[in-house]
Amino acid sequence: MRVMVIGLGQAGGKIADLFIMRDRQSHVPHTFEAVAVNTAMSDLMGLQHIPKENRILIGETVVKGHGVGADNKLAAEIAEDEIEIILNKIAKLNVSSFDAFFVVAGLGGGTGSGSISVVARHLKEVYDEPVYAIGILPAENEGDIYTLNTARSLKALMPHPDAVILVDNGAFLRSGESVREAYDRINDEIVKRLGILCRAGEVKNRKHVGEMVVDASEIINTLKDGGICTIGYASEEVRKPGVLGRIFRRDEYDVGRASRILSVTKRAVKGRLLLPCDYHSATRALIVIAGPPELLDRKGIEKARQWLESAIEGTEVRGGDYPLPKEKHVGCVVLLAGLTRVERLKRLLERAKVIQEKVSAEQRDERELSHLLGDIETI
Ligand SMILES: Nc1nc2c(ncn2[C@@H]2O[C@H](COP(=O)(O)OP(=O)(O)OP(=O)(O)O)[C@@H](O)[C@H]2O)c(=O)[nH]1
Ligand SMILES: [Mg+2]
Repeated sequence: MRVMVIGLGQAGGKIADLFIMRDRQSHVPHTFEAVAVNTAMSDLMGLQHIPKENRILIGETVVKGHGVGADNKLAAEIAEDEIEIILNKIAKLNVSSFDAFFVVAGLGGGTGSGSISVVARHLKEVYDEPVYAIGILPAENEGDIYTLNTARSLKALMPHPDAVILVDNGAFLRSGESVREAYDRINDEIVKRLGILCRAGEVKNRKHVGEMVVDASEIINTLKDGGICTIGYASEEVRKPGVLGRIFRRDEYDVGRASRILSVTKRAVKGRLLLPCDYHSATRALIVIAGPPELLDRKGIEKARQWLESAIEGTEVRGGDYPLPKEKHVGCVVLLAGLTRVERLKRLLERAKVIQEKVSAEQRDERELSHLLGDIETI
């Protein structure tokens, strides 16, 4: 599936940049193209792989290229005022050759948080291609303003894209590590998982085309009316047996192909999802098994599909393979769509409500104080 990635704000821009870097290193390049949008000049200049002409500075007359400083309302206004500049740039990139859009942003900041709903809505209005939002939730220790911004951003965003793929920065923190220290690792996880998913159907060398190809329509159907979605991943190293191994240990490599696929799928689902949630509550899912072609056992994929179908509440589980001839791992990416039980999000929204009430009360207090001062005669 060919995807145009629109990276909004700093997090969105960095992730879009990484999509391009990995794409150009891949043996199936040009699956992704990217545009970065920001109110901060320095963030745009820090990108390395998105061509300069695809980097768009907005709000220059308002914030002079210095960013909106976590003011997502201002960012939404700027994006709305300057949407034509963004849409014109996208239109120049031959949209008809893409199957979908990804709009990516950190939801807790300003620029990305405020502009993601605006951009998603306009893309939906202009194009027939599906629009998928990739939203980064702040870790719980990132502070109140990030939580409130995220809740507001999500509320504005949810009605527009075909699906919202959420990532929790907090889910990837190691003990004692700051969120900033974890950024690169988190971005890697996002781009790796989505990269496998989107590249699986793009293998052009027919010799290695999978037995069960995952083309764009499989992904689009899984994400149709997708609601809240997330992605799991797991992999297992496989060593090709040497001469003796081929005689004595062939079973380990070869015969266990189906059970390896089932076990790696279970680990992908039960292990660290991009968003912690109850995977049983998914309505649809897609499994992609990547690895050396001789290990991509059709029966194994079918078993994995059946297992997931019985584990989730929905009944639509698709599955396919992604042959990678020189790969030394069998990896599994699982896309879970239409999630209904996401405790992490529930907690975030509840906390945002409390913060919002606190902020309103503080604003009321400030008004009262200035009102009282207004009644006092000065010296
Ligand atoms: N996963 C990940 N999260 C990031 C990264 N950079 C920032 N964030 C998170 O994104 C949120 C803040 O969004 P940013 O993208 O920094 O903000 P922005 O959109 O540039 O907005 P302003 O700077 O306020 O204009 C916070 O929750 C950060 O922890 C990154 O590279 N990776
Ligand atoms: Mg910024």
